[in-house]
Amino acid sequence: MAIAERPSPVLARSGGTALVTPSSSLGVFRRPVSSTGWRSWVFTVDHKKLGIMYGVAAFVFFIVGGCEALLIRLQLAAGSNKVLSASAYNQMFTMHATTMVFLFVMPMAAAFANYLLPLQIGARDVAFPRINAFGFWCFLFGGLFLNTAWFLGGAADTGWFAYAPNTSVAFSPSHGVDFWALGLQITGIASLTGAINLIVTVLNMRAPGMSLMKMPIFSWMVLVVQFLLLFAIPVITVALFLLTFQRNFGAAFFSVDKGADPLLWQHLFWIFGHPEVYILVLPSFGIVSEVLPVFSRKPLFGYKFVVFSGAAIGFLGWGVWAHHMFASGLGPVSVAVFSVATMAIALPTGVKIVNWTMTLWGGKLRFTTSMMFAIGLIIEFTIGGLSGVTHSVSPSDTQQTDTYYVVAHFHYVLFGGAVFGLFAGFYYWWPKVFGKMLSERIGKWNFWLMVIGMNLTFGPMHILGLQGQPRRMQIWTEFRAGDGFFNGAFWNLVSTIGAFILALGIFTFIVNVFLTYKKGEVTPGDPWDARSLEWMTDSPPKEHNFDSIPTVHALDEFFHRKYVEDEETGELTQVTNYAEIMAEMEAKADKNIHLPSPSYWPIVLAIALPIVAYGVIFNRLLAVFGAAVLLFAIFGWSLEPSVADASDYDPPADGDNGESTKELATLG
Ligand code: HEM
Ligand SMILES: [Cu+2]
Repeated sequence: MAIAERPSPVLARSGGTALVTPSSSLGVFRRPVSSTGWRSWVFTVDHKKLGIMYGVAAFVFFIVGGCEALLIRLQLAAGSNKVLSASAYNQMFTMHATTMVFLFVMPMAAAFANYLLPLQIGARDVAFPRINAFGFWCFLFGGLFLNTAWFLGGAADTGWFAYAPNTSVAFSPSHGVDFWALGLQITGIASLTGAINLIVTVLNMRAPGMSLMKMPIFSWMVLVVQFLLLFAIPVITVALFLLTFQRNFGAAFFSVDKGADPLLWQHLFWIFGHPEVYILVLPSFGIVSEVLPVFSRKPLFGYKFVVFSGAAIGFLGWGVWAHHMFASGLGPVSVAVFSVATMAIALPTGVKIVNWTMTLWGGKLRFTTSMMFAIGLIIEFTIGGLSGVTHSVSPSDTQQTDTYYVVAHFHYVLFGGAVFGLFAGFYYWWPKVFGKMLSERIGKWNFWLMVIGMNLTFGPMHILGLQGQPRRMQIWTEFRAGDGFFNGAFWNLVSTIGAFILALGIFTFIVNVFLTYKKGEVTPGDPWDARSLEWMTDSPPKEHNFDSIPTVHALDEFFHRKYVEDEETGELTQVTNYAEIMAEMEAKADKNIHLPSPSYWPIVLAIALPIVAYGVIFNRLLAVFGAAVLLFAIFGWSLEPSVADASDYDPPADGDNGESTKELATLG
């Protein structure tokens, strides 16, 4: 296997949006090193730092959403507990879901994507680094804004899908729904700009030789998700605008008495909402598709099938939204069509499960914590998938709708699928990001507590649901009391105990992180003997990721650089002079590396958004002020030179590798 001679004109391919600065004439710009301390985080545009910031913030929201879940379970532990009032309970499950979906799983996936995608495709950053920073701040400020509702009159209480007419002022008089609509609008900007950014990055900035079919599977799944976001976010944006106008400016989009269609909101919400569930789970599918091969010591079985089934899920996901509306009186033809379309999605999903299983088959399995979470995902997600298929049968769904059976289903897919995948990713990439190994011993505790906890929490909900316990109800004693069929006392208690075991599992993870930080084992660049390019960098990677951008010849490029495969027997031999080859590459390192400069405009622009939003709710003058800040920041941003000042120019030291200096400008 030949090793790249030297990087070819790397970003000559990056065409399009003027990402290329012909720096041989400009000289070379380096990021000013003066920005240290807190400034190095707050003004950063580095995709790795932003990835970490996304991760930390999302994890904090995970804890918030988790505490809300525990309060819900405490309330439900016995039939007529008084932990939460009816009104507080409504707010609790609404904010629990909103937090978990929009402030934990989505941004955590963004954390992985931000950090890893450029590394996996052999780039030095994303296409628009400043927009990347802006996206992060929108997510953070949007999330904080949403949560301030608790202290300003109460949070939204309409359930996470906020059906009309419950969202009208008459039925939800606090400002909760306004916070909800405006807050999600702000976090939506993060998703949308992030999607555009990552799509451009993937399409333009892959290392030379990396055709799309040689791209690591995680990056592929991220790409599919960005397209879903690109088309789904605008739909919810429109819906949220209509809702904001309905509540604040006297519009009547959802007022049936004024002639509105009662199902308008439901259609808008679910045209966004169903793709959203794939937005939540596909990044985790990408993660386990990386983890399983590495710890099975085999290539991913049927890479192409996994790519295309991912794309197929993404595509079909647009045609099934009304399966959330089977009970709304759509009529038999629509119901039949959406029922069949929904069943069809089980096919590409099944393809993935088969491919993962076949990857394990005959492999040399290493049961690391990461691997166990990945295998856990296959099992738990399949359980959730199967109950999902029972919902697709519309007569059956009519019974299940609004019962705990549905709550059981979506927690198996969201917790057993999305969250398990994220944990597999934590254990797998932790050494890459922080240069230290998480403890495997604590990791096993973490895993088993979470598996046992999640099955105890959500398993019984199937039974409770089929026995008819309604979701979103804070008491269940009066419910079918004495008919002898409903054994709510037992299963609800089991579920609550399970939730605390689950919480203990998550706490174990936090302990693991803390101990690792204190004294964890320092790792080499490639502790797992992995396959993709990010493992070719240091752990943690240098600020510029790669000393020289590798030329890619194969899927699993890094693995093929380490091992030569015997064409007949398929036996692997380690490349003996590997260290030499790496040293040689280092010697050829690009001398003039051009990185984007930090900027404070992204955070200034983002902070303007919650100001406008508070203004819309409380005081129109404040909104005007926020808009002025917004405008000011937009101008500041546009006028910011891409290179801070002339002293940052560094004339090319030697002309000979001028071509490899073509790197990112700060047009983002
Ligand atoms: C930490 C463990 C978790 C526990 C113990 C838990 C528990 C619950 C319970 C008991 C409900 C039903 C409330 C009701 O209908 O009365 C619920 C609702 C919900 N949960 Fe979770 N949950 C957890 C994690 C998650 C995660 C990770 C997600 C998403 C990624 C999630 C998404 C939702 C959604 C969408 C709802 C529906 C809320 C609604 O009806 O509007 N949950 N959760
Ligand atoms: Cu759906």
